[in-house]
Amino acid sequence: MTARVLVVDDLAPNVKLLEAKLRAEYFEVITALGGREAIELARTQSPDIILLDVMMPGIDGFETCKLLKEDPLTRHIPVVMVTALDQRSDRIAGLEAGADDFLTKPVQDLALFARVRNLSRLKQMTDELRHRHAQGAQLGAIETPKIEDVEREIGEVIIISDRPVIEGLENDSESLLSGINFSYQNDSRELLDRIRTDLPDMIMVDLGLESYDPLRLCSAIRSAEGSRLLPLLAIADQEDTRRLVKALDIGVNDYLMRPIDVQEMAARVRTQLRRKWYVEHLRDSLSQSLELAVLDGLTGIYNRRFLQSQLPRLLTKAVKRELPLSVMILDVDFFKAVNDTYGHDVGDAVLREIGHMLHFSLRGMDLACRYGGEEFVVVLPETPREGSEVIAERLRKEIAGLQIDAGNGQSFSVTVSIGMAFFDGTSREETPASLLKRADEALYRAKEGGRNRVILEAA
Ligand code: GH3
Ligand code: MG
Repeated sequence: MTARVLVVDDLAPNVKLLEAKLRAEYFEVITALGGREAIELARTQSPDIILLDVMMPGIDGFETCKLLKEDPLTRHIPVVMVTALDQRSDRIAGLEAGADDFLTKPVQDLALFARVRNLSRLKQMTDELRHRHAQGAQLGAIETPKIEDVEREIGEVIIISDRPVIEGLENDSESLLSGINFSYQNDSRELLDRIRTDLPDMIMVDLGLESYDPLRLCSAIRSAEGSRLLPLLAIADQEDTRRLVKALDIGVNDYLMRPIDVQEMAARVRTQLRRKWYVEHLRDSLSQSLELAVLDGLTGIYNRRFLQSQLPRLLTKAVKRELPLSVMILDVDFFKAVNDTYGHDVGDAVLREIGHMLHFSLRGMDLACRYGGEEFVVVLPETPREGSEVIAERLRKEIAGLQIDAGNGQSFSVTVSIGMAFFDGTSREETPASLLKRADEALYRAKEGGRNRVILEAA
């Protein structure tokens, strides 16, 4: 995975050093020599992560971070403060300014890549959701959430370790850790059992664990369905970087080095929790309202409303990039007879099966929707003419091959007629309406010509 990193430092040699390290790992790097410039770039270049030096003339790193986090355009971009070693007060100030993470100078490669990868991966995941949210907001279906609305009262964190991580952690003398419930668990099998039904908000795994292979444990947590995306934090010993590298490979999100600094632990745990809750919040409100607004109730695929909001966007993109795009309308043949013969419920089942088939048989970038009644529309972006024909023909055959349960121990099949219109990427006059109209005319000819066939409009 690659990411665009914005490196900010007033000293050019520092910028160059970080830039070189990151480029060597194939990250894309943009740079700024001061806070103002950094804010400007963050607004216009949408980096995936910002590495921000603290001490700079003009506005310093804390102030810059605060401004970034106040701006709705940039607040979702993770900020890593690059602080001088041993400056505990800097870390607190950074936390208060809203920083997501820290790196201490001199910056070590392992820490640098771990933080950058983890935070940019999280961001890209939330970007996808934020994007879908923005679509929902445009449709008037949902409101865009604010990060402040997402914080929960208590985070449940399980620590897997044979020894205490920090003395007196349970009764929490440090207010930095307030609101986080830590519990120890030293039986790994018990943990794996438990998380099948009862997920905490986060798990910390001590890589020095002796009673069980800690890497195997991390991998089991990662591969279990429920905990696939659960924040995982490793606790590592200074001398055991080899195991740590493995752990990061397996998908541990972040790590802490012994001896553990409570402030650092608080910052890292909070970062993970905050992101997790943000993602959950986006996902929940999406599934509640957005999905209802844009999905067809019967088939579960997109509805006409969603097509109407997306087709203009897809077409504009095709025009801009001079890429082809095709639109097909599929209409079930003699569907009225299906209802008349087998009943309306069986008719509904036919539509569900077709919706299901379209959903699973197309690429992620394609768009399939139920346009109304027994009509479906499929949009294929970036697909040449011949390719579109092949796909339409494949869909026709797959639908004809569906065995529909008639409810009386017998099964039957249906056919569809498909009309298709093609946009070659060059015309400036094309509109969503003109495409749909031509597809509909082609459909009419498919029906006229005997049904169960694909007609592509004349070139
Ligand atoms: P053609 O091959 O010319 O397309 O014939 P057809 O019978 O498929 O077309 P027609 O337009 O005459 O009939 C469509 C039928 O689809 C009529 C309508 O009752 C039925 N229909 C529309 N929506 C639904 C639905 O949600 N569920 C069910 N079961 N039937 C539906
Ligand atoms: Mg029909």
